[in-house]
Amino acid sequence: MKILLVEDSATLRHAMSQYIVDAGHTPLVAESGEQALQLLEDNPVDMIIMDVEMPGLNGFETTALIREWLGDHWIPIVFVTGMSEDEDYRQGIEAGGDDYLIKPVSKMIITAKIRAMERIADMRDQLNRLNSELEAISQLDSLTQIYNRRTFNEQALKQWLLASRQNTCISALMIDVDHFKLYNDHYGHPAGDACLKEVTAAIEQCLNRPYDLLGRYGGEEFVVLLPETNKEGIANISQRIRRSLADRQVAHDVSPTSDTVTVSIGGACCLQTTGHTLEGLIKAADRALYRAKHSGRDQFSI
Ligand code: GH3
Ligand code: MG
Ligand code: MG
Ligand code: MG
Ligand code: MG
Repeated sequence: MKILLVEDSATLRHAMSQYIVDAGHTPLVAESGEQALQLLEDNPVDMIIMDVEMPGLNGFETTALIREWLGDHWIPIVFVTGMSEDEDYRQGIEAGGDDYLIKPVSKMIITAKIRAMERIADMRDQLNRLNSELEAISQLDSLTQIYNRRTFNEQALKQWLLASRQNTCISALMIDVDHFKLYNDHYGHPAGDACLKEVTAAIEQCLNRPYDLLGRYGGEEFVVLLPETNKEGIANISQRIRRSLADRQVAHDVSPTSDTVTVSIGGACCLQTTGHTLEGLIKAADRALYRAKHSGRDQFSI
């Protein structure tokens, strides 16, 4: 760990930095609160050991400023001070300190305290990692690993606002697997799940641009948002998606309309966003999907 030591007494500074080195860590040394704040600007540290009585900013004031500056990022701050009143202790913790040691403090105590704080910092790192993992998981649909409906809506809104600012067209597709209930009934639910993954792969293969968005909207229903894509564009992409799925030859022995799994696709295009909404665009794609279904399935409608 890199440990910032803030101490105005030269003797203590030298002794304590030696303790830090002996404990296997790297000391960064400040003679005052002001210098500590300055050092922190360009030197991220893992822990701070802080004197209280110093000319200029005292340890409590310095700590309060550091906490404010660090915001949500927690690092351990331990006071080492000659001020031994209960009220001093209370103030130190109140200012943002994690512990409060009263001088004189032995090498063994300092070493043990660093170890304890290191353990808590490790726990913080684990929690942060877990948090990022959970956040990533919560954005995706667990079966297909594409955006779930909520994340799709969030990301789609960003693209919609971008299209509004740049005054460009934006399109949406609703894709629904044909006769999927029959597929499940015939092949079983696990096969149905595998089929949905295959459909996902078929769609993904046809989306080339990094800002094209794909989400699982419902059970066997997918939604695609295509910025800067016009009617011809979505007709093309829909054609490619249907071809890409057909090429995969996923057998559907009980479908009344095809030997293999097919999708119906509804598309809608918004040439300019003024006077329109994202929800309106998606609803229009949904109405087009309904038309594709009622015109016999396995087709694109706009
Ligand atoms: P249509 O051609 O009109 O779309 O008919 P359909 O049978 O595909 O439509 P319907 O809405 O009647 O049935 C959808 C089926 O999708 C019913 C449901 O059990 C199935 N389904 C939804 N989510 C999942 C899933 O995650 N896994 C599996 N295996 N099936 C699912
Ligand atoms: Mg002092
Ligand atoms: Mg249906
Ligand atoms: Mg369906
Ligand atoms: Mg459906």
